[in-house]
Amino acid sequence: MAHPVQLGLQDATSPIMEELIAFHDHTFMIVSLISFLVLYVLSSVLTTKLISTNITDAQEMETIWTILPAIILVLIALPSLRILYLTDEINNPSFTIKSIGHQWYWTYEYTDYGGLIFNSYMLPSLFLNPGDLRLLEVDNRVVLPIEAPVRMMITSQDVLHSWTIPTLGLKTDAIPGRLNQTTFTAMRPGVYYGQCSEICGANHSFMPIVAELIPLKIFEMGPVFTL
Ligand SMILES: [Cu+2]
Repeated sequence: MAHPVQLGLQDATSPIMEELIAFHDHTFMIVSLISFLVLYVLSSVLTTKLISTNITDAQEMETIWTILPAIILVLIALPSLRILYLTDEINNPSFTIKSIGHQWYWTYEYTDYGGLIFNSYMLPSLFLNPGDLRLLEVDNRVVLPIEAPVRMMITSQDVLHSWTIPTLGLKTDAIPGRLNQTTFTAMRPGVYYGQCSEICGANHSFMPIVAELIPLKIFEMGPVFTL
């Protein structure tokens, strides 16, 4: 999870998130360079007398400052599209887990494991143990395997929700009447937190997502109930 006053993105746990972070850094570098250049030009215009009132046109310069931004936009668009299509790739998943959004909790269905179904509610502050994260802990975590491609089927039973785990690079809308799918391959075991990312009603802030990623061997032993 993010630590207090964190500015950047959370550490990646899946290859897709690594790509997204690299793309963020790439774009951020371009934006910073442009910002500093514009700031420098503005400050020199304001503080120096390097202005000619006789020049009315400068074809060469105008050609350059039209083509250069176009090239920069292409340099941003191409890697962006590449990641967009990578995130859509389904990659022959080994497991399918269904997540259903409700006002205001999530239901998980393990269809590959005899139809195991359970609800995942946020833990009220009164029930928290020392060290627990307020407004983020749930009573039943969704347990997922690492180092195996997993498919999440995401839908909703009432209003729009969004199933999100930032460290896995996942954010998929839960839409009533539709079944969205997304895949990920987690690389590290651990407990990862997310929150519903669609303004879904009064208790929108109180339907967190907690994924417990465990090694495949332990996952394959069958349902492991954790708290
Ligand atoms: Cu929601």
